[in-house]
Amino acid sequence: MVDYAKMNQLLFEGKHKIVKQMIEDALADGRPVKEVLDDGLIAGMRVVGEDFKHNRIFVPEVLIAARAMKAGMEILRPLLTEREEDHISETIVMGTVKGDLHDIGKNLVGMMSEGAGYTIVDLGTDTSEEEFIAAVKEHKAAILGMSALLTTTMIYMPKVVQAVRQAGVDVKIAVGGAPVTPEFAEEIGADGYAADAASAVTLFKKLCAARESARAD
Ligand code: B1M
Repeated sequence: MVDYAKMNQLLFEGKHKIVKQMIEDALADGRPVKEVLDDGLIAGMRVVGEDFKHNRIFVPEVLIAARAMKAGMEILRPLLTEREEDHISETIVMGTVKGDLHDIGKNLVGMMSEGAGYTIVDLGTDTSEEEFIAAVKEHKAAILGMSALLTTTMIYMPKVVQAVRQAGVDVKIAVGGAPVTPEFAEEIGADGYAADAASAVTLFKKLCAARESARAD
């Protein structure tokens, strides 16, 4: 029986080796990967976020917990990126926007999209409008995916949207991240918003289909 409450606590404490071991044990026990991700890792990170918000813990503790989260995600990576469906020809360029160093959520979106058959070009964190546009052009990407975790960096998203539109690049723009809302996405002229990694994959499929049909017209 997997003790997810214990896994959450160990993640909180940054015990990355034990977290990894518990994940391996849970998978060996036949627990579904989504359950391990949601109940074991994401739930643990939620507690970290709450305590961080209320100044019960500080950046060093959050960094240690993030390291445990990433160690756990590396165990899940091969399962999340295993292609469930036939290879899709489209490419998605993904990045966390300029000034923002949060990458855990973006990485999860990337892994699940890869699992759905997309090719992911990951630009990492602190990505400028120029870097986004250059990568979209170079890889002929169908989708540009932006992530932001800070209210101070999400305001960079409209700059990227404007720059992409001005450059006349044929790409759909998707946005996400904790402070981003569907209303904000609409207001800045993005093509879509997703709240989590699973809905991001659904959104990407919808956007690719819309792009295809617009091209066929
Ligand atoms: Co920071 N941080 N952090 N942090 N951090 C938050 C975001 C914060 C909400 C914490 C809090 O106060 N409760 C707060 C922001 C407040 C605000 O702006 N309103 C905050 C702050 C203030 C800061 C610093 C400014 C702290 C400081 O230095 N004083 C600083 C900023 C550094 C910078 O970026 N310039 C900072 C630093 C850090 C660490 C480096 C220590 C670390 C990041 C490590 C890393 O990512 N490598 C960190 C962490 C870990 C967090 C929290 C605790 C957890 C974020 C996370 O990984 N969640 C976070 C608290 C929180 O979010 N409640 C917090 C797990 C992840 C799976 O979820 O990222 O939401 P999430 O991704 C989801 C969805 O949002 C969505 O799908 C993902 C998967 O389901 N999604 C997309 C994300 N991107 C998407 C893109 C899409 C679609 C969906 O389409 C393209």
